Amino acid sequence: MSSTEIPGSKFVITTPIYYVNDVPHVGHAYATLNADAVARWHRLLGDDVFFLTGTDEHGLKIQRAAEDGGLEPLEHATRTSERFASTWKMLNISNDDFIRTTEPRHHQAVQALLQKAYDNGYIYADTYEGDYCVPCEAYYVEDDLVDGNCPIHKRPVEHMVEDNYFFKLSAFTDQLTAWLEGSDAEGGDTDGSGSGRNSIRPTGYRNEALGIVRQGLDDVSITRTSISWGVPVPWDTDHVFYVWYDALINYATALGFGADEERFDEWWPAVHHILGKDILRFHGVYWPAMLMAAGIEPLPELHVHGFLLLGGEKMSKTGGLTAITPEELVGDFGVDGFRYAMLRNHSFGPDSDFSYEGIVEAFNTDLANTYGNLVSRVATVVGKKCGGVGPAPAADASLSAAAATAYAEAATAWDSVQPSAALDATWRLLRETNEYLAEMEPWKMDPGPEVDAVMGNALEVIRIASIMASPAIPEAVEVAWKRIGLDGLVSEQRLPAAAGWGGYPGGLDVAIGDPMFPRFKPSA
Ligand code: ME8
Repeated sequence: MSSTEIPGSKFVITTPIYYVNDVPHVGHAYATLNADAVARWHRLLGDDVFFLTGTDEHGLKIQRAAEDGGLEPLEHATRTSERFASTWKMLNISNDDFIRTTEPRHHQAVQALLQKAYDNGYIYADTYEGDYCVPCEAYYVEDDLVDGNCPIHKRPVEHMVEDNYFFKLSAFTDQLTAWLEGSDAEGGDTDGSGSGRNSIRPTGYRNEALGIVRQGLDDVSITRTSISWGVPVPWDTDHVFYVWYDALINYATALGFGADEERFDEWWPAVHHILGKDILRFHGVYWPAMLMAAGIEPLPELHVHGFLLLGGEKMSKTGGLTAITPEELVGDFGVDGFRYAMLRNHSFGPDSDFSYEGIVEAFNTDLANTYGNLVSRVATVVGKKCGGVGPAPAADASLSAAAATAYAEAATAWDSVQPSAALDATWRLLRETNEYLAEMEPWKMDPGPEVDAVMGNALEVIRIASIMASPAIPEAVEVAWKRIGLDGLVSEQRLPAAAGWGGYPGGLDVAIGDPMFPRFKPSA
């Protein structure tokens, strides 16, 4: 059992902080939606949740993007950062903080953390010569290059020679190996804290990080003198920190590192990072080593997702595929429609094909025909056969076992950051309930105890499944909740108690409203 299942425990979840050299796209939305859904699930469990997202605003890439647009870097960063913030607002993202790396609190935390690593003897001065990919903001060694190009962006790297400070990454080979090896898919004790945490999930990515460490770690250059757009090195202000070493620290900044140690100590053991596989090396190798160098434990848990692919290629701003924006898709499918399809269609971990048709399919099959249809159908029959008053469920209903199984599966899936699998279990319960109604044919029954029991059971499933679906479709479930006459909000329910069979009290007015998800017909 993971520490995250103890009700009332602290739970921190983060997204990558996005570069402000371009605007938010569907790939960013995917990462952020997964983090949001997991945050919402943990709030339902009664956990004390802190959900962090933000923007990564330093580095050469941003400096150049600003120059191209004729703006000062900070002005450019502010404009784009606001676009990220407004996109997340539009998508109903429930973040508790939004960090910008240009904020004074962040500069202070970066300087405090890296000063500790310096004082501990893990940072030293030397000259660096290497090939740099600006879109990656990373150096590559010859062997990594593909035909002389960056392996990710497939474009030329830039040769750079600089006086740099170096981080003694090589000193952490054994500690990193122990941290990575100590974890297992079942939830072994990875950090010696007794909390039973995993280092990196899914396990394939843990193995990938282990492979990087086993290949041998070189020390890495962590400062630059050639640019000024960054956090100054506190012991040598001719240098700024290279953007990745400032960016990773955002996760510590937001929890009060360097400013409020008590707050930091309280939240730090509960940190979970959501990230894409493109930045696994930084999060799975460099970041834990930086923490070790600064004497900070225990280490965070990483949840790594694959790429959304369009025509087999990674969908990214540098790949020129900004044609699809979250705004357009929300225009077609609504906020909950878009949220649901993104979470349901792409299981967390592997690469996955993104398609418009896939969204139409998820919307029509699951939201319109299954959830929306169940709510309408039940309200109509309750109107005709029960005088519009929802009856209580039967204690021994066959559906109660289906609900318990679905809940157990969904809870396990949410706990291991598998929203797609959790929604799969939830929608299986909804489909079973539609089948149950088709079999029982309550619309053919005379008013009386028999039809009351059937409709009470169906209402009870709507209640339970709405709670289970709420991390994905937070607005729609509140509509369904009200229609079946329940008080309060879905978001105020507390699991696992609220998922227990028999919570629908009966005697509530059930309203027939407009279809919650009218079937989507693509315009020709
Ligand atoms: O790397 N499919 O920022 P970034 C799925 N600033 N997810 C995708 C995606 C795709 N096609 N494209 C992007 C950075 N993402 C750094 C992070 S963190 C301390 C610093 C998502 O703006 C995915 O989560 O390039 C990926 O890891 C992230 O956006 C990279 O965003």
